[in-house]
Amino acid sequence: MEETEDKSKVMNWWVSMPKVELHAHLNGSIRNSTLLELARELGEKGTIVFSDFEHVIRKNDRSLREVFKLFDLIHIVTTDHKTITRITKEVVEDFAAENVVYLELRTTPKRNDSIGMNKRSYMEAVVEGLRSVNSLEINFSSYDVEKCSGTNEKKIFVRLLLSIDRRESTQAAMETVNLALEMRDVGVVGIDLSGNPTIGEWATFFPALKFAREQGLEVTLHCGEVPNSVEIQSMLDFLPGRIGHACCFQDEEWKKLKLSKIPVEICLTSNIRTESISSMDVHHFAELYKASHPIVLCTDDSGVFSTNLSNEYALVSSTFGLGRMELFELARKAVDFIYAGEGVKMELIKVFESAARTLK
Ligand code: 6MZ
Repeated sequence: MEETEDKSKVMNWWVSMPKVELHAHLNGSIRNSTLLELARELGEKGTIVFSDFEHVIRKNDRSLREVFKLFDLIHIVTTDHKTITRITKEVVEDFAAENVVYLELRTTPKRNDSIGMNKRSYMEAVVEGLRSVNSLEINFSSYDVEKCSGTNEKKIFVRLLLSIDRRESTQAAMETVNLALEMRDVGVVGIDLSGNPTIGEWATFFPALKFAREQGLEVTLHCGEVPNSVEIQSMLDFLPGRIGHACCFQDEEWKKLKLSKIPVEICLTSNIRTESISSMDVHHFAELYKASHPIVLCTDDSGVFSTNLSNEYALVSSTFGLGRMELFELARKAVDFIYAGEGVKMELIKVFESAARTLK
């Protein structure tokens, strides 16, 4: 009993610490309860077989290949405007509830002709979800930083990244970049390249990513989730603002990464669950942390992998023997790597300064 109490006390500390989340996929962060509710509804309508769905959702250990099958299932139940609005709102509320003070949420704009959905209307549904958050103070517009300061209410800064799925063509990727450019005033700050890493070629996405950067958008890439030296080298040569994962690097690529100082979005639970890394104690977090390489702890898909950001911090602390203050500093350092502008950075610096005074 005592031990349980201690554990919950420790967890409370990680929850109360302000945190920055830079790698979270909208459809991967959906609440399990919402996913089951939506699947049950579609099951009743006969659109899907609920029991098949439930079995996949409740499964905990999944290979990378199975995870992408699961995403296809999730998309069947979430890809309509009303649902996208709902899950966006819930995901933001869940992150805010554990004191994430800045969230960069990424999602792949989707087309579904049968319900009149195009990439723009999909993204409008996401923005509608941000607008409908009313239980806390939210700032997602690049033009009203000051609106998110000065009260005691719980608050969160949210910015959006538009993901290009590795199944897409150059033309479809370009469409996503153009959409991102048009939606900068509602918090879109950049582009992400994600999706099944065994599919697609770097050369297909490169023109759109280059164009995005030329137009002033930030770019982050899923890099090295599977071994692929040629692609990893090309990605590092591109010098993206950040990369995600970096699991399957060879010596040469580590060297290049460290020289480049490209910040790495670390997703521990995800990497273990998908078997990209064999066990926590050999995770490259330790090596990058020791080398003072810029890193940020992230969840990737909190719903799919049953985790949250507080849990990721707790996990790093217990696995690598790092103390609260060391991890507080790691969280604070993440502010340097956000894609929002200087105004937001200044606000976040104040949040962390104030927390440093009160948290012990
Ligand atoms: C690569 C991933 C991913 O965009 O529909 N996604 N891509 N590696 C991962 N590691 C496990 N986790 C999620 O969110 C779901 C989509 O995000 C990408 C995949 O393309 C997935 O379909 P959205 O909101």
